[in-house]
Amino acid sequence: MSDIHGCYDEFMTMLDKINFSDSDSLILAGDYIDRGEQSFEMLKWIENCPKNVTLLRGNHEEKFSEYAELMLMLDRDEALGTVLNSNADTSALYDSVLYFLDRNSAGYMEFDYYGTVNTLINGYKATLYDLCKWSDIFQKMPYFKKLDINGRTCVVVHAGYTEEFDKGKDGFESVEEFYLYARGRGLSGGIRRGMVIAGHTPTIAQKKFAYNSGNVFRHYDEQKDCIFYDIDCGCVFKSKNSDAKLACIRLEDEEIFYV
Ligand SMILES: [Mn+2]
Repeated sequence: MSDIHGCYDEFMTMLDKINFSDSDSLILAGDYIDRGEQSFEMLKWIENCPKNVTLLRGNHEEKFSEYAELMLMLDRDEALGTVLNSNADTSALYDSVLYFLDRNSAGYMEFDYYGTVNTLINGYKATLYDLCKWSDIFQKMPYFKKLDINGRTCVVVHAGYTEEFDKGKDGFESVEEFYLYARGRGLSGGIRRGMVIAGHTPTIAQKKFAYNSGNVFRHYDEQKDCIFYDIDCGCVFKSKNSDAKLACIRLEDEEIFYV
């Protein structure tokens, strides 16, 4: 599954629907938080994640870590003395970051773009300690998982996968950026006699390469003998788009489940 984006209820419904059990292994391809209402519930679930679940990193996790880092940096540089486990101090530090970015005309520096950090602090009483704890979990998440499925090398990744990366390929500075952000041209990646399972680009997005009316998008590259799947069916946009769904693919037989 990929791109749950705070849709905890749908995620639980899916686990139920696929009868997820100890004998299964589940890979989640990132973007657990932001946009949806239940980022906090997702974070709590991630904290107590079962052993047979592999959590991969998405661009939204990467950004979250940058925001936490920015808060830590300001606290240190301005000697604000934020008490790690104080919600009031954390809330004040959050405001200081906004003030600092504004005062230094650094508004172009992205901070808490989706308001998730604000909600966690002011709605769920999260502290700087909690934010750093979640950030640490994210920073330990691998970018991809490689496995053998019926003789095919299968890679699960947030956005795209390539083994032939040169700096500047498709406009990306690093291969990690490619893993997290490749889109459309991500099809230029892939793996010989392989399969790439990614999310990141909702298949409800018209005019985007993976548009498929909110169903899983499948593309077969004959030259590379590589199957590419985009399984982000835009679940979090459900209220605006009736095609939107949460998708889950069973890798052994490529059967797809929807919630
Ligand atoms: Mn993404």
